[in-house]
Amino acid sequence: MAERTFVMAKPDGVGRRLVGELIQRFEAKGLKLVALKLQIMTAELAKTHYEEHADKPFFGELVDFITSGPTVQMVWEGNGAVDTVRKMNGATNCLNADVGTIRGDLGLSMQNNIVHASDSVDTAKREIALYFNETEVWDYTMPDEHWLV
Ligand code: FUP
Repeated sequence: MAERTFVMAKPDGVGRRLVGELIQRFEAKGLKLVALKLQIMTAELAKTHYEEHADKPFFGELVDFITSGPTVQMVWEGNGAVDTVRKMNGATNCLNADVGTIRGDLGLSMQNNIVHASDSVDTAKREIALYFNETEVWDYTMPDEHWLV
């Protein structure tokens, strides 16, 4: 199976109407959308998602922010999907992100950085399972797949 990564439009991404822009960029790259949903995250889910940051001084603000409005969860599939999406998102702080990346083109903030994506294949498996049942992640063929391997 091709590599999969978990991607989330954060409350600022949804609130600034950038969901279509994110999807457009990942589609144009050649990635395949295999799961999608919208939800306002509970604090419990947010704390589990960001558990590696539980001891950090910004943890409380991060949980408040990520639960402050709707988020869009996605799974994208394709060759090298994990690293590809991280590169497309750009550096965590939008102010340091290269022009041409999502954060570099569309943001000015560290916390409000529009989009999240898994940082490894193992993290992707954990995050996909956190948001989606197996029946919500779809296997299907796109007609252009032979051009994208
Ligand atoms: P990333 O891997 O790019 O999602 O970034 P991290 O896992 O390092 O951080 C998760 C989120 O915490 C970032 F998207 C923004 C926020 N953050 C802060 O608000 N302040 C910090 O000093 C570091 C991260």
